[in-house]
Amino acid sequence: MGKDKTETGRDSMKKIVVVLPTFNEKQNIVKFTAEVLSQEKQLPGYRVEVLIVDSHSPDGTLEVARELEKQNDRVHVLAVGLGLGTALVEGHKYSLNNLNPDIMAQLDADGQVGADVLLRLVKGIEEGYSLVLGSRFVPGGKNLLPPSRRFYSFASSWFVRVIMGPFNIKEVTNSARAFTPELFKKINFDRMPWKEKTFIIQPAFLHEAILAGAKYKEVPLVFKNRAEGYSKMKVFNYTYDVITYIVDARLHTWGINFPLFTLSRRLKTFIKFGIVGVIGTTVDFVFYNFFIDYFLIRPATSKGLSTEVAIISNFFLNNFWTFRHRKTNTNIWQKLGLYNLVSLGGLLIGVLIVKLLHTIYGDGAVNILGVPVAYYNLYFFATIPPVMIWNFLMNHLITWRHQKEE
Ligand SMILES: Nc1nc2c(ncn2[C@@H]2O[C@H](COP(=O)(O)OP(=O)(O)OP(=O)(O)O)[C@@H](O)[C@H]2O)c(=O)[nH]1
Ligand SMILES: [Mg+2]
Repeated sequence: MGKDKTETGRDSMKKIVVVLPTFNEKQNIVKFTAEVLSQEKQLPGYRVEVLIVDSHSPDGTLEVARELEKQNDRVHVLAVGLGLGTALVEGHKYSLNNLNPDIMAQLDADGQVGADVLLRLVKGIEEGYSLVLGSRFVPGGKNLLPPSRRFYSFASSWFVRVIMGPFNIKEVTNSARAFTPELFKKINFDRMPWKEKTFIIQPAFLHEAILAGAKYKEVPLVFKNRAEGYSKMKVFNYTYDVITYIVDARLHTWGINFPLFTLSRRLKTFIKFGIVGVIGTTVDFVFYNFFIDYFLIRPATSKGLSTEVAIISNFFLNNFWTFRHRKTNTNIWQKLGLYNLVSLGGLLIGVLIVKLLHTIYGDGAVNILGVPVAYYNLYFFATIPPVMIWNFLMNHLITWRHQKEE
């Protein structure tokens, strides 16, 4: 199985298929592919092939790759959707089904890692390991990124090791890896968030590979600064994904199957909405006091006016931040209209609560930790939770309702 007949007629030749994910790597792909293929000279008994997996890069990497494919039967090309995880997982699945690999490997295609790491990855597999990881953090390994990026990789790797484990793996975020087809076939991809657009695939693949029984080892790797092109790392989204994923993974290893990762992605919108809510509440509160103190307007009427000021400022924050990615069928003015209608409900709920409390308890003040607090301020705070829930649900379901493209 997995043997390849060569020109010499020997069928003992083993095949290594190296997946190279590319997104806008037109300037790097030709040189790097050649570098990977040239490793074959130092790998007696092996045939090296490359599978370039491109996400329809706007710079035309795919066309360049197809040209290489035509010229060289060791080069294969696959086009997939966006995301590093999609490229790697679909690439390896394709390799397994069509290219008959004995060793499955992957490397960044931008040349940041010298292709000679392949020699050490293969050696690890020959020694009997089923997963070999290129690592900047073992003796002989180096991280030559600028200090801020070095700190980021150091911190994230440390964090992942402590919370998700295992602690004895030092490199959790680098792509340079090799594994056996037997291991790959055992990995459970259902729980793995490989369709995410960040680089979460790296720690996630590691986690599932270990659960699938991987026998692993790290080998040194030198990581240079990028020569050409630009970084596709999305620092904030990646950090959010790493934090939520590793806690999820830890619970999972303890046997607790709580979908924290998936849930936290849904909650992201709600969290942003909550932050806008806090800003809006501050605006509302400041104006509420302003109307009462300076214009001597009664609490219920002041609440109505201050809420309208907050509605307008919140609309813009939600439109351009919280729900920025939602595709709606309405234009901004229609959304502003809908938002006002939804908020009118919130305003009514707020006014009624203040009116009710004012009717029952009247005017006055209480001492809270030695500070006199007017009743009307307490009435104000009582309106926050019910109004927030109402507003989020209505805006999520109506104003910024996501319309799926046909
Ligand atoms: N097919 C595909 N490849 C991707 C995608 N995002 C990143 N890549 C590739 O994955 C590899 C790693 O991405 P990089 O942007 O180099 O990430 P990085 O090495 O952490 O960042 P730099 O140090 O700035 O290079 C590169 O070969 C990218 O071209 C994607 O959405 N689709
Ligand atoms: Mg890179």
